[in-house]
Amino acid sequence: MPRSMRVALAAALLALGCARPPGPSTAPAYHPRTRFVTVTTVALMVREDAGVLPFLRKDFAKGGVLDGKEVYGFEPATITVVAGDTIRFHFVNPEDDEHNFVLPDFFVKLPGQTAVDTTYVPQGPGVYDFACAIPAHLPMMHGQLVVLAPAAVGAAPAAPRPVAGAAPPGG
Ligand SMILES: [Cu+2]
Repeated sequence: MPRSMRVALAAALLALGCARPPGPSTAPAYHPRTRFVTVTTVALMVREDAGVLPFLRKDFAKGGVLDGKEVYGFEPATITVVAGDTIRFHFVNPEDDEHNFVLPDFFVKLPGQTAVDTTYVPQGPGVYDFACAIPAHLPMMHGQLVVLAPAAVGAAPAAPRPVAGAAPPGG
């Protein structure tokens, strides 16, 4: 291809946004932040429900599909943060049963009818399973902590965008 055609093609691609000149990345860096996450333990199908849902009596009986188990969940069951973030957990266990929240390197005891505040910093990007380790609640009471690599996120806006028609700050 003649040089003049190559130059014209490169100029056309640049104009279309299909290519960019070589140089350092202009992607803004991610700045780690503190994320406030409330996690509530939720009873989904427990023995007390058999009074409302009679079929559960068979499920919880010896040999039933929930023999020795009760179904609880964490709300939310998926938590997404970015590596470097600090998580400020606020756990709420409104029930009279004890639970716990277990990650590979983190354990929080959740006594009944209490709230527990604690801090956790994930070690690095990845998908980490968490669960309540009480045998009667496994394997149903679980979730995932998704820790994204900073490069996958980029920088968040430094400040909220102004709302049309709103008064300027301080005005
Ligand atoms: Cu539990």
